Amino acid sequence: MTMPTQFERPEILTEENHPNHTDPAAAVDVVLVYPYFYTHAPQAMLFHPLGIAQLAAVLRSRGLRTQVVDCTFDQTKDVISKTVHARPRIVGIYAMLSMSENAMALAREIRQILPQTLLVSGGPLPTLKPDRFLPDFDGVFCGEAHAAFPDFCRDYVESDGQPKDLFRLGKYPEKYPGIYLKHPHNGAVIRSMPCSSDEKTINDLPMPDRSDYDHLQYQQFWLDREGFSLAGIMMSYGCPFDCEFCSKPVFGNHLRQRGLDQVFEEIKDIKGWGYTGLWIADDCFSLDPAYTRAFCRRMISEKLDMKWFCLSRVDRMTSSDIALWQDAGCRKVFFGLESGSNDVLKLMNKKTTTAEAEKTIHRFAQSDIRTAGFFMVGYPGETYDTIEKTFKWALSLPLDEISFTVPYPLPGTRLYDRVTPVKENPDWRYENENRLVFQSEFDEAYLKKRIDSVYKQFNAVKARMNQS
Ligand code: B12
Repeated sequence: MTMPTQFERPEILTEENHPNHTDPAAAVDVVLVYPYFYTHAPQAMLFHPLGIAQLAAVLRSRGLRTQVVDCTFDQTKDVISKTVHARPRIVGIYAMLSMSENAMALAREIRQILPQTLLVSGGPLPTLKPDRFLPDFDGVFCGEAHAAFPDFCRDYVESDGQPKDLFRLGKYPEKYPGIYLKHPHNGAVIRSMPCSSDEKTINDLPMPDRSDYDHLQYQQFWLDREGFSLAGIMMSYGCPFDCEFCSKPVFGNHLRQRGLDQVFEEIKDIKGWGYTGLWIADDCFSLDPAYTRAFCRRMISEKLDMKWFCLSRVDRMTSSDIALWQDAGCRKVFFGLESGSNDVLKLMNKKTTTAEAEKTIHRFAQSDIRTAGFFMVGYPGETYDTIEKTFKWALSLPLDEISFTVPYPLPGTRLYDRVTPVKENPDWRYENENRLVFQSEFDEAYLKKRIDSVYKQFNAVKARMNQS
């Protein structure tokens, strides 16, 4: 006997409760949901989601009626009501570690009300753990979904958009790189390898469509915090470094850079929405000094007057580069300094040294660019001595901000494979609360206590410096 499946649902398929069927002219083809709800946590940073903006632009360029639902400033009930009201054929929900529970809970609620709507997920965590999403979703798109997902949506909608068609489309998985579906009858996985787009494909993509976001609220958040407003932009994808703890599920190791013409067109669009600054979200902005210099020179020559923040490595930063970054509008750089012990940096495969970090941070201290250092304490294989060395070292550097976390072994990393998780599915919502989610040789209470006291010491020094 063939069991009814989540795709067929014969028991609930009636004229009355089949939203798309009763009204063939469904209002919207695709609803894209970003399942992050602003919690007002002090460490929260708000950026409108770029992946969703990218997908919305491509879907619309293919003629698909697309609505974006950004949960950031909303309540669950409003999100559900907006989604249901759109009567979509497909709902696509983004997911990453800290948002996966939200994504699944929303999917379950939407499923109840719109049983015939196709539910699809994508983003970093579904890329790594597609199986985890299949109980609540009909399918997952792994990796860079900007080509496969819109193609799939178009084919699905054109084929009348009924769940049974999913399997007709799934017969040709190679047409949709990164697709991951489970066959409803025999449970076999229908999948294809995700592909990594080349620079030409990336440059041919339409500009991310930012028209769906509540820009005033995003801007107010940053104005209150920094005095100017930041919007995210990606100029390059991928990072060739291989840090043991780093997860690069979507864009991988292969560095691809966007053409500066496209980048500047997007910066002007961002400025047009009222932003006065950029959060350059590249995995590492300083990877190719020639590219970053060309970007800075153009920022200066185009007189866009946009301030920007970025992430950088400590190596390959010269004093003249720092001066150029400052002239081009750079106001803050985040560095993954990680540890004050070279042995631990080696263990992490960080490929930098404390001496390089010291040189670069001191150089930045001569400029008007602020620096923030991220550190990790309690790394598997380090010792209480190296932890204390890291605290002492962090306090000795002329940094403007510091942040300590315990390691979070992200799925898909070599660190994840090296540790024993405490639970099979650790609760990742607490990523900023320094909870150890794996069996550690270190005492969590000790780490928390020391982190708090180092923050107090750091803040006291800063307060004294501000007074003098
Ligand atoms: C900017 C950024 C942030 C910003 C906010 C991002 C935002 N609002 O979008 C800030 C700084 C706040 C942030 C915080 C965190 N982040 Co973050 N972040 C990034 C970063 C650097 C860029 C994201 C981005 O814009 N990418 C560009 C777009 C185009 O790519 P994309 O979103 O992946 O979208 C593509 C695909 O995923 C897919 N896709 C996306 N959405 C959908 C939806 C559907 C339906 C489908 C089918 C496909 C699909 O198609 C898109 C186009 O190809 C990524 C790393 C990276 N290089 O992507 C990490 C990353 C996403 N962050 C990560 C993490 C862990 C965090 C934190 C948990 C870190 C922490 N310890 O605090 C927090 C969580 C914050 C929270 N709010 O819950 C991890 C996620 C790992 C995982 N396995 O899930 C990443 C991958 C970084 C890493 N190397 O570890 N982050």
